[in-house]
Order: sequence, then C-alpha cells, then structure tokens
Amino acid sequence: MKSCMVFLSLIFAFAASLLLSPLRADGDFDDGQNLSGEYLDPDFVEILPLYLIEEAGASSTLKSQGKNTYGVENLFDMNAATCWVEGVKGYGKGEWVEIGFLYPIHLTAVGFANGYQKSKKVYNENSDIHEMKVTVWYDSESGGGNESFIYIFTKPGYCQEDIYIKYNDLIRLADYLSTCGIRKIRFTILDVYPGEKYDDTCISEIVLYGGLSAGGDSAP
Ligand SMILES: [Ca+2]
Repeated sequence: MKSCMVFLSLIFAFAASLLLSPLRADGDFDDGQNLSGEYLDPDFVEILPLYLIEEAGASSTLKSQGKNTYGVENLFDMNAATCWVEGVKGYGKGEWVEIGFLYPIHLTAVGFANGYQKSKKVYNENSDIHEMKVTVWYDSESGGGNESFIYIFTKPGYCQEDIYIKYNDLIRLADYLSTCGIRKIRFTILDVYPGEKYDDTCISEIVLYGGLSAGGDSAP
C-alpha cells in the first residue's frame, strides 16, 4: 500500500458544520468498528466534505412513487429515511452507483447504511446488498488504472434505532487496495439479502471518510 499525506487543514475548514452531524465518526458501531478506536488511523477519521464530490450517478434508478424519490442524491443527505434504489427488473444484480471526485482523494473508509432504513418494517420489506464489488479509479499522477475487490455484508439489519444513523457496515479501504489518488469509486450489487415483499435493492446512506491526496497537481 502506498502512503500519502492529506491536507487536513483544508478539511478542518469545512469540519465545523460536520461536527454537528449525527454522522460523526465517534458514534458507536454495533460491530465494534469504532472509528475513534484502533480500527482506523486517527489522522484520517474526518468525513470527506461533499463539495469534493464532482458527480454521483447510477446505472439505473427506481422511478419516483408519489412524493418518494430514489435517486443517488438520497445517499448523501444524512437522512436514513431516504435511499437510492436500483431501477431494473429483479434484484438489481450488476447495477451500480458511483461517485466521482473533483480532485485526487485519499479515501480511508466508507460507511454504509445498507438497505432501506426508513423503519424496521420498510427495511424488512425491501432488499439490501449481500455481496458487492468495489472499484476505484486512480488519478494519472497516482499511476492511473483501477483496482477492485469483493465485499461481503455479513450483518444485515435495521440499524436506525433513534435519530442517529448507525451504519450496518464500515469498509476500511486500506485492507483491500491503495487508498491514495482516487478519482472515482463504484459500488456494484453482486448478490442481495432478499426483501420479504419487494425485490428492490436499496442503500440509504454512503458516508466517505478521508481528504485530499497530496501530490496531485490539480489539487488546490
Ligand atoms: Ca439517505
């Protein structure tokens, strides 16, 4: 794994608003993956500011139903009651969401609120991801190209017991690939935990941790 520096000062400039967020990294995690503990390098526990996202997209999206919409914007609204839903027939195996960054990013971890976390009933009725392919693309300054790995969600379930979002999974990227100089990341559904009522597969939130990679000439 390559190591790299992060311009933490730039991140801190935007951290003030995030400090008030229920998505702070010092929340407790059911599976013991506490970001303030030894699981992550304490230098890299900041949530990536949303302004560093250039674009987010999906291979398909379920059509709106009444007031409910299911676009990728629901992945970043810090609201577990809203979600992205794939829009193809069946469970959406092979469908994906991806996030592109304005600059090369040092991405340390990804928190997932897998499934439709609006309520326990809604969660149980809908499908969530069991097996997922994660692919990252690197900036040319970091050698370009891409890397992938397969991630298995082992603890599905309703995770919002109160107003605070609790992830049902946290992926520490350094366990799988180089985390520096990332320009895009894609999450592809390979297999699902089927819902009791619907074959729609859902993700309620994706929270990225990290900051700008040093060394890229396009970084401000
Ligand atoms: Ca949401």
